Amino acid sequence: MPYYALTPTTLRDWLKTQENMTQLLGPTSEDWHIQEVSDGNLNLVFIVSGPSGSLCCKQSLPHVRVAPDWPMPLERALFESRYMQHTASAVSPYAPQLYTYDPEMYLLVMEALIPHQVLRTALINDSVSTGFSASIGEYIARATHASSWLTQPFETGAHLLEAFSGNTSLTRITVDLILTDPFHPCPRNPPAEPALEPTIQALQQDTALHQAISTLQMRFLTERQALLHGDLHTGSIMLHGNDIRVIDGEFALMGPIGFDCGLYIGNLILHACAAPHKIDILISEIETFWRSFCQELTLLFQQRKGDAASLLSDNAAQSLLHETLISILRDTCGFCGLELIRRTIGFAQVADYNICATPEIRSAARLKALHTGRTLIMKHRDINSLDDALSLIRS
Ligand code: SR1
Ligand code: MG
Repeated sequence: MPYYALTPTTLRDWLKTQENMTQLLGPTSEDWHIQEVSDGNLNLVFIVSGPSGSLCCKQSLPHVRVAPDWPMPLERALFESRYMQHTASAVSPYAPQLYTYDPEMYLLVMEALIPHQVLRTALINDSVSTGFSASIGEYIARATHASSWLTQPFETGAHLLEAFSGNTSLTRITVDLILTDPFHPCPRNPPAEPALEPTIQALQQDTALHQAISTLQMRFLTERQALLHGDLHTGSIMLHGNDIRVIDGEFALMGPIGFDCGLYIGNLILHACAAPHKIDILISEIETFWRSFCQELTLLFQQRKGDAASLLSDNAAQSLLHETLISILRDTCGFCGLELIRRTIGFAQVADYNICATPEIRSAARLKALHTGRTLIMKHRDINSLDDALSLIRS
């Protein structure tokens, strides 16, 4: 069947042809309620509820959803399905279950997360209990353990490179939107608030900054450490009480582990810039995240399955892991800095800034994010501990 972009009506017809889905929802298709809930930048998303159950359908469009004149290949749904399949057992229970993938319709059908909220929205509405970051630390540690050369036989990494190196369209988005566009005049960047113009101009003419960014560009493009989610911001996490799930793995690629960590903590810091009275809570989330990531990876590393550390004694292997964690922390800080800047002046900005009470407060929040972002990029290679990183974030 050739591809077509779904509507609630055509999705109902498609689902009727799927025996498993019909069983899950209930036998009478007229009883199903189908609602389009797309709110990300790229795809169509529908929630389908029936008398016996519910599901979520996510379909690629041939363009960026929020910018229809920006063409985008459909294959991102294929890479998201592969990411879900490759990580499912390692990251359980922190991901929704994939029920089926239709390769001709570029359509994922998965568990509907009801009544979960997107973490970014929960932060904005102040409706989240503290400590959620422990799960995200565990999530990244488990995904890392399941895919890195340090922790698995090399065949695992070789297979993952083959499965994900073709995700070039979405990697191109990351290379442009995160690693390049904000740092030069680019028509994709939205017009700047006047209060930000001098700072943006300075960032775009800052050769020392561009030098430091080159290091991060090289890390991102050449350091194939583990399978990354690739877009792990607070809009890619849904939660309800203690039930926390990571969604939207379409940007998946083999890359530096600190990229996922950096995007996550970057989005916590962006929220703190917009809501400075919450800085202590968010710093504590970053501590919780990093502690949980290190603890979980250290625990899993004791299985000693990786070819890369096979000759080392237990003590020497622990030292190698310690050095690796510091290197991941440095990358984390650098990519965090890039995320702070791109979410503040680039194409894809964040709703967190909408909570600022006045335009002046919002400009001050954005300037703080730009300042912290630049500091982290410039100093990321000198960081030796989480305390070093937190002092830079607070400065
Ligand atoms: C054109 S896509 C823009 C952004 O949305 C996605 O969620 C990624 O963050 C990407 O950078
Ligand atoms: Mg997304």
